[in-house]
Amino acid sequence: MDVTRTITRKGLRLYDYAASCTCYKVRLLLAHLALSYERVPIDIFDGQTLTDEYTQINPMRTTPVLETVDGRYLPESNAILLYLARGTAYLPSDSFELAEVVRWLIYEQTDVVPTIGGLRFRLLVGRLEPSDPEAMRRRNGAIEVLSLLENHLSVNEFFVGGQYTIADIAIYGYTHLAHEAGLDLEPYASLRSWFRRVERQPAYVEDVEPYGANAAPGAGHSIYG
Ligand SMILES: N[C@@H](CCC(=O)N[C@@H](CS)C(=O)NCC(=O)O)C(=O)O
Repeated sequence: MDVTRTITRKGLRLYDYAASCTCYKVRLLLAHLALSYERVPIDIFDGQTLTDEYTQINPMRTTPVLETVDGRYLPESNAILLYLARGTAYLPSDSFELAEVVRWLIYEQTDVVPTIGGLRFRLLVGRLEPSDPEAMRRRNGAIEVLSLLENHLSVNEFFVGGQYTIADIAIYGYTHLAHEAGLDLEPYASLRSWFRRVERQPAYVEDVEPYGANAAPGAGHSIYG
């Protein structure tokens, strides 16, 4: 990681782990907004979030972190989405719709990420086997999440206000790779149609990379141990 400071900041900087869909959500919005930014790769399994230097950037030691043009650091993916989307078509100005976006951003963090994202990560890198009770617990939770999303999308084109917003971007982050968590998406036709609607948005990108070998249990050094 090269975090060498420059005297005059010229643009946005994203501290980013390429295999994380939490980071990908931010890259997707940056692409839609056609914002240029410097990407600082952080290998979270190589101890790069555990350094004193990274503590100054984010004491919670997570990625992503956005460094603003005036040199402030903003962690938390959904806080970053809100910051970047304000004043754009990706965030409604109506108070109720804005609150609904926040509702889905919270649901993404409390329900989507621990079930679908957490299961996918642990299965892909060999931290869980599908038959482990912990994997089955997350899988059952993931199926509940997928059913709830399916019901919502069966009567709504997008999550809030009939238009594509950061609520869609946040939820798309891990759900579009749910099959990599061994989840069968065949029963969720509305969800799959929504994936296609997201993928037709201007400047859509999908650049999630595979986890490195150091993400396997005992192979690296991270807050996951
Ligand atoms: N709630 C946070 C979660 C961030 C998070 O847990 N990021 C993971 C990657 S998905 C990370 O950077 N972990 C740091 C580490 O393992 O050292 C957000 O949405 O930004």
